[in-house]
Amino acid sequence: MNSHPVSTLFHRRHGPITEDLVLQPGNFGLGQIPARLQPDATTTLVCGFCSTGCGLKAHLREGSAINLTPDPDYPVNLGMACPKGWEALAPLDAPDRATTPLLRDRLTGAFSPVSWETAAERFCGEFRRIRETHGPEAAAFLSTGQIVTEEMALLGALFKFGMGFVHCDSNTRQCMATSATAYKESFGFDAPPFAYSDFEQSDVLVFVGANPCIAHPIMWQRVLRNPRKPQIIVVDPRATETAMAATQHYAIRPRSDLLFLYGIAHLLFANGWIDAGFVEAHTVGADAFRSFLADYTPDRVAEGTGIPRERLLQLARTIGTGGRVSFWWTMGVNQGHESTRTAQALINLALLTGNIGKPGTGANSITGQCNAMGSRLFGNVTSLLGGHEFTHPEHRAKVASILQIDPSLIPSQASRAYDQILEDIDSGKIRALWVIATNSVHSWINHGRLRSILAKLDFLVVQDLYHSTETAQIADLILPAAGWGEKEGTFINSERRIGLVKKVRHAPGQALADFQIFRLLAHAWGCQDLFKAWSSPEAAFQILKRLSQGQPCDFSGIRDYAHLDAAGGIQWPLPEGSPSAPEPERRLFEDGRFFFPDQRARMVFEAPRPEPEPPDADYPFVLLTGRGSSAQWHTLSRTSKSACLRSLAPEHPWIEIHPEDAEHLGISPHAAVCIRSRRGATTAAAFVTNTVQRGQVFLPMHFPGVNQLTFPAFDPYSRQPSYKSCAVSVIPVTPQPGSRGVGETPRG
Ligand SMILES: Nc1nc2c(c(=O)[nH]1)N[C@H]1C(S)=C(S)[C@@H](COP(=O)(O)OP(=O)(O)OC[C@H]3O[C@@H](n4cnc5c(=O)[nH]c(N)nc54)[C@H](O)[C@@H]3O)O[C@H]1N2
Ligand SMILES: Nc1nc2c(c(=O)[nH]1)N[C@H]1C(S)=C(S)[C@@H](COP(=O)(O)OP(=O)(O)OC[C@H]3O[C@@H](n4cnc5c(=O)[nH]c(N)nc54)[C@H](O)[C@@H]3O)O[C@H]1N2
Ligand code: SF4
Ligand SMILES: [Mo]
Repeated sequence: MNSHPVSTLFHRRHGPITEDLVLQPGNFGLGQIPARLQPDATTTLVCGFCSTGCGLKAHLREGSAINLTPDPDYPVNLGMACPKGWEALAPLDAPDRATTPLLRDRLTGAFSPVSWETAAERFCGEFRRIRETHGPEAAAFLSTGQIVTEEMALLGALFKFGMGFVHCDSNTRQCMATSATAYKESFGFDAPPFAYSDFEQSDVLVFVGANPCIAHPIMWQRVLRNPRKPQIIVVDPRATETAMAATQHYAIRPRSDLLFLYGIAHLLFANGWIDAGFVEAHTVGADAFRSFLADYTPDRVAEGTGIPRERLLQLARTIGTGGRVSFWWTMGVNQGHESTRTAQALINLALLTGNIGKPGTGANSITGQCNAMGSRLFGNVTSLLGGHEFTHPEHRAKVASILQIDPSLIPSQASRAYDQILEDIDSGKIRALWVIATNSVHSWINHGRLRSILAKLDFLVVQDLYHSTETAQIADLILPAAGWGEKEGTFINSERRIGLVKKVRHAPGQALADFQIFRLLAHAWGCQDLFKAWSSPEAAFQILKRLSQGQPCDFSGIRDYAHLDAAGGIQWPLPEGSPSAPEPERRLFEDGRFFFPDQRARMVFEAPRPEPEPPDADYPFVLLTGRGSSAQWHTLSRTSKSACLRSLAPEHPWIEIHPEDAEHLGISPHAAVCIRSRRGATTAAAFVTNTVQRGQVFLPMHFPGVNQLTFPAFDPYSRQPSYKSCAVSVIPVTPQPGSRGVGETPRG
């Protein structure tokens, strides 16, 4: 083993390394799947796509998974899975997997395979040079909600405490930053309060800016199991699949949610549909909120939202008198220019009506990616490991003592946010960027500009499963990563359930688990002594448990991976000393105590602000974006690798446009159209449908042209991008001989 190129490098520089430091069994085709799996056994693991966190069974032949089925005993999915779960092995077999580190020649633009030794040497050489020349704020990383928590924590600790840099962010900024900020300000900690059983126990479910039929199909199955004949309310400008299945649909004007929700709160007060006892005992700010709401009269709200007065009253009555009410939101709320206050307006409705801490209630943010919740607690980005604060000296001292490192290694400031990191690259302050498990060049807002910004970097590293992603293609160095199913660790799902991911496949070629890549780079940097205790994902899990201790998310009562496996995942909190077989589905705040010193929740509110880019004569349509089908995942880097998933969704981009708008513009069904904003243009096939209202169009986010168009506005508190609305024009494209296909950027 010592003759392996990785081993020789570190043997020479930093003394001998043991096989377990860098080489996991199975990587480089050596060794086998971990001993706890029998060669022809069936084992269980949590799905690696969305935050539902379904349990899957992997069926192994000769120690390697050959197919997957949903786990009937897992408390989340009860034997169900969506197409992505069934097909989760297919992306691992793709021919464009990165199987060796690849270094790009800047002159020719060509990539050549290099050894891990050369890759690590080059990585550390560039980052060290930049640190020495330009200081600790001159390099950053952008990470993800799609690697295991142990890897996220090691990455954040390595970059900040080991390599001594300050700034990093995660793609959860695009997704969950709003929920995290809203919960922290309202509840005192980033704590989604629900369990999935709340879907089944509500009398009224209010979904705002969420389309679970497409984005969280198994959560939707849980809604369908509700025996209480619930009212299902959908607030979404589009008549989505979920809206069509709802009992009440409020097709509000895009970006008018805050006004709408204040209008509902006004009516709750006006009609006495308030749980005064709960408000008095457990909240702060209700009187001020009530005075603030005086101006949000039904007339004003009806005019601003397009929802008639009587329908506003209908909704307020349903919420105020409907029994157990649960409020659910996703990206239609989080991806807006005033998203934090909008999420808090929903939280306020739950607090005012006492709909929290009881079965079938809650102010419930549905998470997106499989481990966005892990990244919120352990990314070490805006909060210090375990939901601590970088700015609190006592938090830094606590974390330093658990990690047995010098407290001065922990920065006393939080990181710059994603958009600010990009600004710093643009202005030349940041010179090197490391991108892990995200495809920014497709997914970031207004990405036409992103390419030119990233071109300014001295050094761009991309660590991904594939060498073919838009972001990998412009990297200087590609680090080949093992994917879900090829490594071990834990994810945290939307209902705070920690679930286990197992290695059921060998990674191809020289691809390594992200965990091993981070250890390898720590060794090459020379800071490996700081991370001695992080010898394996499971050893890291023991560190995470200690970091969580004393926090609302305390899970020190989980023994080890075997405990998680046997229990079917375990929700936080589970402090030390708790029963080892806790109730399988638990919600927070049953005692009405929130995470502030006075244990009261805060009602936070603020007047709505104008939308950033309203439509006008040149760009008369509002562009909505989001998930297109349950078979498509984000930038398609994974789901496009499955023939089955490809067959379940359109191959080319499509745009939903109202029949009257289509007729007015001379657009026939399936015709190619050009969609243009002030920032760029793209083409798509017209899907003429009244799921969208007049003056609005919808593009799925899965095709790269979409973010050529989007307007870079950000919520000021969460700095989450406002992906969901900008102004565009739509015109038919007359086919030219030899013209480009639908979905590509038109010339000129
Ligand atoms: N199949 C599939 N599933 C996924 C994903 C995927 O890529 N594919 N991604 C996962 C991730 S990371 C996430 S974050 C979730 C996202 O899950 P969702 O948020 O449910 O999905 P989106 O389609 O992005 O947005 C939801 C709805 O917001 C609506 N909307 C747009 N503007 C407004 C507005 O102003 N107000 C209101 N009220 N609604 C508005 C859109 O019409 C859309 O129907 O899905 C997860 N699940
Ligand atoms: N217009 C518009 N844009 C949007 C949105 C929208 O609604 N509208 N939604 C936003 C949201 S909510 C999100 S979450 C983002 C998602 O945007 P991205 O995070 O950019 O999307 P993905 O395609 O999931 O990219 C993940 C990458 O990680 C790689 N990967 C997967 N597993 C691993 C692993 O274990 N290790 C490593 N190293 N790599 C791995 C995959 O191959 C893939 O290239 O998009 C955002 N962009
Ligand atoms: S619903 Fe989400 S977690 Fe469940 S199988 Fe589908 S993608 Fe996986
Ligand atoms: Mo997301």
